[in-house]
Amino acid sequence: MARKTEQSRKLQKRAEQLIPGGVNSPVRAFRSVGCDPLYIVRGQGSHIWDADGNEYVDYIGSWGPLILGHAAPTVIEAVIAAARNGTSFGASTPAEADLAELVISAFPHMQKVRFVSSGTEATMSAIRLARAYTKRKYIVKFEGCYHGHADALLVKAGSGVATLGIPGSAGVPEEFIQFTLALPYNDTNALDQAFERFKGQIACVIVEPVVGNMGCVPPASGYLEALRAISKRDKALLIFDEVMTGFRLAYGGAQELYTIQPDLTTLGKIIGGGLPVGAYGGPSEIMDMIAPLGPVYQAGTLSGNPLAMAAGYATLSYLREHKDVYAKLDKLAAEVVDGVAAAAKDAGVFLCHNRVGSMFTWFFAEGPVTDWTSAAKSDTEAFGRFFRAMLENGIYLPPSQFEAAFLSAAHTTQDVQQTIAAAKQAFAPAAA
Ligand code: HOZ
Repeated sequence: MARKTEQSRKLQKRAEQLIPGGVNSPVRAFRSVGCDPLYIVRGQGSHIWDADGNEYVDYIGSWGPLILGHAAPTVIEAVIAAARNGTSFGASTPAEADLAELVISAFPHMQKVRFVSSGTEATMSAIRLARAYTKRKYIVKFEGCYHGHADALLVKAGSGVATLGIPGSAGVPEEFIQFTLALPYNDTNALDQAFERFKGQIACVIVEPVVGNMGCVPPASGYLEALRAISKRDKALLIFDEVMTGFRLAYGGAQELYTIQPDLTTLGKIIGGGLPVGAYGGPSEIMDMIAPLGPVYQAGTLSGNPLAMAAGYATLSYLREHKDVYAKLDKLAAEVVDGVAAAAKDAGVFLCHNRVGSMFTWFFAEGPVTDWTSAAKSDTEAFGRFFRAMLENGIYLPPSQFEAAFLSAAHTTQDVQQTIAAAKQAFAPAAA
């Protein structure tokens, strides 16, 4: 029987009268997958329910934060307890240093961390800091990487920008992006050449060490080492944007997994346990340039919000106490990714996959997908058909070929079996 959609449609119609596109973030609009967006009313563990009462196995997890699944008791209890004491003070609370201590202990290069309210704020502020520290103007980013929606970072960006096929963004004057150099990811020569050409002028290189925003794309062997060496050689800072990968690929993020130390790290998602938090951190020598100690200004009314700190602290404490969770996530993610890939192969469907731990993407492309050029070769129509068929069968995937899917500690073998069975149906010749 076809999935009911009446209530979600009604809610979307109403929202469209009030909110641009009916959504508060473009990736929620399902524009590239040819169906109406869902309205979610409840989540529990690895499952979510929409306004029509349909139940799904969720592989978005709020785009990454929910590594413990929906409504994890430890997180919910911490948030309720914090809320009973008040929701915001615009003044310091003890919870901020508690979370800071946990975050810093996970990243060896970090001596200080500053909390903000989103990943966008984190990357934007880290770049401001890098420019102030180096007294240089240029920044290097990579095609298909997405670091939030700050003006200078929307150049050749991934995520919704790539999904909607927007080359940059209207409203960003040329002058604001004249110092942004966008290079191909996984291409050491391109970076070498940029540093050759702009010697002594590049403030920082910002990278998603494992990209999640053009779909999941891992670094080629030796690539992160090259980024480290080349940036260091010219005294530019290396910023790992671990908003997605921090506490996801390993407790200490991609930098622990690949044993590379950047100069600055940006974080978000998991450190907020599902509430709005971002952060950037590094050595005191750099971080102490931030106001009130130094001349780099950055501020926020809700920065370090006590509810968000409590949710983050509960999540990170759980992960610290249960580090075996990463091996379990890796195993279960391999089962689902390989199982779906095998189903595609059996059905004669072209598909390649990338996975690092619990982050993954099935690309409808011959592959390998190693950068934006190869990701963009994906058959997005075929992805849309797959997405819709999976949704009909109770599986909720990111509604874009160019977004990573996430597994949580709450996912089960049964979820994985259900997902593989759904994929078999989706790949059956009659499925459209
Ligand atoms: N980084 C998230 C997914 N690529 C963003 C989610 C959003 O834009 O709403």
